[in-house]
Amino acid sequence: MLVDEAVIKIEAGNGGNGKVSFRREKFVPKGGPDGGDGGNGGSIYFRGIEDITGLNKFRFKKEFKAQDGEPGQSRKKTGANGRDLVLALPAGTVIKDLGTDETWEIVQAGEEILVAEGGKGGRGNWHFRSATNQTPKEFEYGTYGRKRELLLELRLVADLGFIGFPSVGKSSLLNEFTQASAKVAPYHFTTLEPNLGVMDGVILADLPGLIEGASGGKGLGIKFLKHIKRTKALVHCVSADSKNPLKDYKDVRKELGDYDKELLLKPELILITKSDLASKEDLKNIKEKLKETKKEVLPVSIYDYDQMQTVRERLKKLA
Ligand SMILES: Nc1nc2c(ncn2[C@@H]2O[C@H](COP(=O)(O)OP(=O)(O)OP(=O)(O)O)[C@@H](O)[C@H]2O)c(=O)[nH]1
Ligand SMILES: [Mg+2]
Repeated sequence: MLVDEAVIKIEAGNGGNGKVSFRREKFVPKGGPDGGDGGNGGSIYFRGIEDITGLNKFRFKKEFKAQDGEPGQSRKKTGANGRDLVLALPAGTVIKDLGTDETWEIVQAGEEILVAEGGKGGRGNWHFRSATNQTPKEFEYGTYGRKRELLLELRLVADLGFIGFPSVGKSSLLNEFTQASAKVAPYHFTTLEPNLGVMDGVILADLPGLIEGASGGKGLGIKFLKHIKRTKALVHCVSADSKNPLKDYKDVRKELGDYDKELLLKPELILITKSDLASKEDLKNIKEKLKETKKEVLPVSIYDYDQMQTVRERLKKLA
């Protein structure tokens, strides 16, 4: 499963308190103030990584705290700073503070951003000595580290988009090729939101079925056509048990074109899905009819290992 959203709580470390102390040495009965400052609390950073499954780890652990600064010590010694915490996020993640609405974005791997600053250490009493007060008991408390509740959202651009009529098996293919667990069912419009999966580093998007009139707002397809605008190529699925695969193909192409002519220019591979439901003879006929499209056509069935392997390799080249 690819988790593309998570809500987490982060808390930067608190600053250490300043120290109140007085020099106590042999032969110096009334030493001056020597309380040191508290250390700063650790901050929390996010660092970009390539791995697009990087949000999965937030499914179980959702609260993160950076180390507090140590309190100041005698002899003007500053307390140790708390260690910073660096959390890895996949490039393309948008971070939103649910309390303040501030947002950040991790654009690329290697990039690091500070999202929660650690508290500052308080000053020790050594800082408060003056001509009129040789024995100050004043000190400062460390300040609190920043706390935030964050929504992490991964905005992925798929390499390949699976399109076609409802129920042709798009989600089934996605599930077979990736670790995705998209809902599959023998009725139309099972898929309501695009599903994403990763196959050997290639991001696949399974889209809701398109029907005639989709570009005008029918069915569910239209809302998601914008998702395929940035894909490199389309994988157009027509079912082997269709009465008229060529018409299905053309209908879907028409909706694509009505929505945005540019979509028709993308490289496209045609898959004759559910090939197990058709005889060899039928498959030959379907292929013959689809020649008109001048596109590469491959048969596939989720029950046919060899075909799945062939298509898998072909998809990798296409991406
Ligand atoms: N025989 C056979 N059935 C399949 C194959 N692939 C999928 N199916 C079945 O076809 C039905 C529809 O599959 P889905 O994967 O949900 O189809 P879809 O294209 O995602 O459908 P929508 O989300 O509604 O657009 C399910 O009952 C699947 O079990 C296949 O290769 N062979
Ligand atoms: Mg589906």
